[in-house]
Amino acid sequence: MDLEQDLRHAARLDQLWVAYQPVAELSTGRTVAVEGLLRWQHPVHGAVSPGEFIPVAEETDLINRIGAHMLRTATGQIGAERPGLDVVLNANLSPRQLDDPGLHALVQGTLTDSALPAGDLCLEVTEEAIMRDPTAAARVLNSLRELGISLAIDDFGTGYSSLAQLRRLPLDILKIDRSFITDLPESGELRVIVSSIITMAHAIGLAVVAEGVETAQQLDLLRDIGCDHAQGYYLSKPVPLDELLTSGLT
Ligand code: G
Ligand code: G
Ligand code: MN
Ligand code: NA
Repeated sequence: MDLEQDLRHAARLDQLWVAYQPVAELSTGRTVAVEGLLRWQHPVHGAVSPGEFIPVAEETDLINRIGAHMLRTATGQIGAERPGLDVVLNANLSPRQLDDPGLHALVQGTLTDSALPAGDLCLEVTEEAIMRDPTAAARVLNSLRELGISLAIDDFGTGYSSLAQLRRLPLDILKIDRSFITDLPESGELRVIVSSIITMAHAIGLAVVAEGVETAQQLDLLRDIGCDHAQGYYLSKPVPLDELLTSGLT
């Protein structure tokens, strides 16, 4: 199949939708945020994973169109559920979106057009996106931050940024990549690494989200070592909006 060609029309054809995965505050168990994750229902091939189509879109300018569609949809949907659903919306930005000169206007526009307060939008960027050109990334992140939104570093630990570099950026949240969480309770080494990341993140003023939490043991340990938030299948997989709303979020 020609993924790129089909993807080019997918947004207009209503094949792209957003799944939401809750992020819980460890001290209270409350859902304080949801991460919007793009889904593609292809008419012939069924569900195509973003792991497959995001890289294709990222190779061309398509990612900017799809990213814009995602952001408008998610801010619209989560904004419309206020005040009943009082959560922060997290959305992923790809490296190429960070380079898009239209990004600031897009984010500003979606905030104007939706009922989501700026303070309840958090954009996630990867180390890779930042490290390609740290000076340019800092400029973009600072301009986004001026809109009143918050910013997260995603998949932390998989790239080559250091906390010394992150300290200079206007970040609010650090998300520890799930590869550090998977073997957590068993590995003493990982316990020390994750614990150190949390301590250092706190030292530079970042709150910490552990990704890929799949067991109660991981959750308990993360709470014990001072992690702020957790996300993962143990709490909930990414779900459609209606399921999120009927799940009785606490
Ligand atoms: O949801 P899932 O685990 O299948 O996502 C696979 C990858 O696709 C993850 O790295 C995730 O960050 C990425 N992804 C999902 N939705 C979006 C999106 O809206 N924008 C970008 N840039 N990446 C996304
Ligand atoms: O790159 P990013 O962190 O944005 O990707 C998030 C992806 O991780 C989502 O697509 C989601 O499907 C996936 N994910 C979320 N929770 C878990 C989990 O507990 N285990 C695994 N294996 N994947 C998860
Ligand atoms: Mn993410
Ligand atoms: Na991540």
